[in-house]
Amino acid sequence: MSVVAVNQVGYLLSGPKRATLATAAVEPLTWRLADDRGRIVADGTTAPHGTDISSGQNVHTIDFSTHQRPGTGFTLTADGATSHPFRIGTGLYRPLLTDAMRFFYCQRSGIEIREDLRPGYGRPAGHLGDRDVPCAPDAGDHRLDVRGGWYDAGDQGKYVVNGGITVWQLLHAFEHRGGLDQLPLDLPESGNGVPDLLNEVRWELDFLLRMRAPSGLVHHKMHDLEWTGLPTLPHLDPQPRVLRPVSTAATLNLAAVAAQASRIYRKYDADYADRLLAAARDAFTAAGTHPIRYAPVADTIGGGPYDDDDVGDEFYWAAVELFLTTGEPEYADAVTASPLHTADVFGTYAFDWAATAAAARLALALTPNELPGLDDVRASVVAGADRYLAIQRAHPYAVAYAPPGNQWHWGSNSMVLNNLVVLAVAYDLTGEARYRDGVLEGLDYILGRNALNLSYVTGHGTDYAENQHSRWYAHQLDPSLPHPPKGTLAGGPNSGLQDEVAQARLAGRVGQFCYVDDIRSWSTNELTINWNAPLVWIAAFVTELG
Ligand code: 9MR
Repeated sequence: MSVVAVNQVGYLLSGPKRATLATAAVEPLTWRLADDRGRIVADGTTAPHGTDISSGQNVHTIDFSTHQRPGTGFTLTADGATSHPFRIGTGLYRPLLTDAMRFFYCQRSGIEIREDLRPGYGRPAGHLGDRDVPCAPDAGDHRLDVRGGWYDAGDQGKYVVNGGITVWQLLHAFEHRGGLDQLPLDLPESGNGVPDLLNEVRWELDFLLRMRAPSGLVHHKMHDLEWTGLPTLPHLDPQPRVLRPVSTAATLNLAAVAAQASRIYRKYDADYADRLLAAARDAFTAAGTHPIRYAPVADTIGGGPYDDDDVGDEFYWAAVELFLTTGEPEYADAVTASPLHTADVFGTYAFDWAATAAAARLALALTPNELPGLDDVRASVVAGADRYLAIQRAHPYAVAYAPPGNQWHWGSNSMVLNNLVVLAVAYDLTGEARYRDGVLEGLDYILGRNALNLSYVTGHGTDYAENQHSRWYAHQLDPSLPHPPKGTLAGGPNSGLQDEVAQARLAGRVGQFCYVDDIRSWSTNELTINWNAPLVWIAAFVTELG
């Protein structure tokens, strides 16, 4: 059966407008664009592509970019198949931006989620006991107040390296995208004179600061002693919580984001900014004294490992943020001495919680600074963007991500989005329309122009993911509980098929088809803070475009 896959939210009036037809036909076919009353407003001929490696389908491209009239309820028909309806217009993505950012309040630990602020999502404060948490036997013999922060994902662990990249990306968006200081989020703090995005991010930053051990190093993570089942509401979690050992990576994450945050919060709270900068300096020094405390891959009981045995990129990233905030030669030297400063850092995917060098490069490229050789830094970002753009242009679903062997990574949707962030920064640097159009077209994939004909964002589009793996948005298992809030991104296709549902239902499937909207498929369908952050970044970029 043929399928016409479109961006189910819609296309910007001024942007590229393309769809993908999956069909058995190999010859060009006629396509028709109908308005909400069924009148044909445009037509044309499909461009056959042949077999798409990412899905195994035979596909054609439909290009209706020349259609320039706004409206709602458009549909595309080809080969007897009709697409989901979509809009064409301006301002289409503001709700996506707002919802993607509002997601974070409902992930908060240690505070009641107010029903008046999030109807349907109110719940009592979870894990108030995080005020006094012991170390596990291998982690030390102190106790810490590590209350607050965001739950990482569908589990209720709190992990410094994942909190770090999430905070960094939200603050990077705040610093470099327009209008985020005016984004209302309906938070308990709203109206306090501080932009809501900064109010939300501070909830996590304060937690990250609390994760410092007496040694000055930072605990890698804290979580339940044993894994809990689904559903488990945060305030009903019966498991004791423990601090897991310190790590160099966690310590450098604190250094990087505390330095960055100090520069951004200074305008609103100078004392806080001072405290952040002092913490960043201390953490950088502590990491330098203990450069090889690695978080092990085997640490998987009661929480994820977030293992990382290469922290050269975290050193580079922390040095960059400390330099951008202070301008001090010591940090400039650390930046330029890093082999990563001149290495090609734009690989299959640009960055994630474990690979932060490209994030550092994006910060250096956009934040005003006087490092010698900045032209080369910026040229490296544009070269990375050119590579992603070439991949996108060859891809019939316009995905700027083509993993080796078509083996899609865990959380692939975040990789797709982070590669688009590189395109967006290249647009900032060059003003060239092809990068802007690449971001817009890349977002089509996330919002429904994919082999599953599904939007990966809850509440956005017609047919969307809504059973993401979560212990408290567990509607699929207990109808009295809600689905994830609108604006929640699903992890997306993952060729690893680590969970039993994926193994039973997806074995042998090709690339894009390695996904199922089932709450028990934690390896393809989880929600996480670090996957919603790139959605916020990209939604902010496309909202700026109109
Ligand atoms: O996002 C993480 C992914 O990159 C790793 O491959 C995977 C296995 O280590 O873990 C993912 O992170 C999970 C974390 O360990 C626990 N909370 C949920 C995260 C998303 O599934």
